[in-house]
Formats: sequence, structure tokens, C-alpha cells
Amino acid sequence: MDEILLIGGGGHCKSCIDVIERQNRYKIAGIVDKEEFIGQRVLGYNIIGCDKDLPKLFDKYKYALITIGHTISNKARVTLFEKLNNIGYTLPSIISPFAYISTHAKVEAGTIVMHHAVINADAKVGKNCIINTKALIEHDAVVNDHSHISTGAIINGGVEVGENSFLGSNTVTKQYIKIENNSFIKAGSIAK
Ligand code: JB2
Repeated sequence: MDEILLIGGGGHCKSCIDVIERQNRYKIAGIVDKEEFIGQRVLGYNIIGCDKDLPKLFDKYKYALITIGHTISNKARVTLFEKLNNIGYTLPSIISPFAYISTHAKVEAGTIVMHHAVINADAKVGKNCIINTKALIEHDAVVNDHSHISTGAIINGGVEVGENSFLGSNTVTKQYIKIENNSFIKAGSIAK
């Protein structure tokens, strides 16, 4: 089984671990976090290095997933996405076996689709996104790069979510609207 590094070892990482274990496609090699946390463990996986070790770790590991979450800011996720790509890591999309992805939908590199999310026909999700647990991306919707659709959010048909956007838990969008780049929409909002 191919080994994968997880970048960031907090709460979101724990949810990612659960998806990766269930998917059973990658073996988790270890976690990369801040230097002061090296040696600690997250759900039984060791923190084996920090960001400056990423070039050296590439000698051994070729796959990585960014497992830092995105709430107020996604700056760390965007910076790391560029850094990992420049080193040469492959950032696969990770799909929970409990998610439903239409065969007519597209999910790009470095994106995780978590348990019970649904991505419907002709929808498209860009790079380095989080489609969190129980989120719905309806037909023809587009979620652009580096965005986080939080738990239980509903992105209705034909909506376009601009890049670097955060849509909080249980947000509901009206169909066919455009959400600007860099939007921050708080939990429970109705976007129309
Ligand atoms: O630049 C970094 C960096 N910045 C923070 N490089 C690396 N390798 N790691 C970094 N981290 C690490 O990410 C922190 O040291 C910490 O271990 C982790 C962030 O953990 P935290 O639990 O604070 O947040 P999170 O991003 O995992 O989860 C947030 O977002 C999720 C989507 C939480 O709010 C969750 O509740 C939410 N579900």
C-alpha cells in the first residue's frame, strides 16, 4: 500500500485519519506538525517531522495530504499546497467510502471528501478543498480551489463558490448564485 504523510496533527487531522483508514488505499506514514510536537502521537500515529523536513521526507514518501483545517484562515493550507507541489509530492484526492460522488462529478487533487458527503452530477470541486462530513454539493455546482464546505452545509444546484472560501456548518445557499472569492460565511447562514 502507498504511504502518505499528513500535514497538520490537530482536530481536522483526526477526522482525516478516520477517512483514510476507512478508505484503505493509503497507509499513514506519519504526521508533520510544528517542531515542538515531534515525538507526540495522534490517534496512534507519530509526529515525525516539521515543515522544514518535507524535502528530506520526500526521499521516502511521495504522497501527502494537508490535514490542517480551514476556519478563519486557509493561509497555511495554501502555502503548504504550493510547497508540497514544488517539492514533487503527489496530493491525491481522498474520498470516504461513505461519501457519494456521482460518476459525472469531478474532484481535484488534494481535496478530501469526508463521510456522508454527497457530490452530485456535473458538480466540480477544485484543488485542496475540504468537503466536510455530511456536506451536499448539488448538480452543476462548482467549488473552487482552497475552499472549505463545512459539516452539513448545502451548496445547491449551479452555485459557484469562489476560491479560498469558507462556508460554515449548516449554511444553505440558494441555487445558481455566485459566492465571491475569499468569502467567509458563518455557520447557519442562508446565502441568496
Ligand atoms: O504551518 C503549519 C501549521 N500550522 C498549524 N505546518 C504544519 N505542519 N502544521 C501546522 N499547524 C498544526 O495544525 C498545529 O500545530 C495543530 O496541530 C494543527 C491545527 O490543529 P487544530 O486542532 O487547532 O485545528 P484544525 O485545523 O485541525 O481544525 C480546525 O478546523 C477543522 C475544519 C478546528 O476548528 C476543527 O474543529 C474543524 N473541524
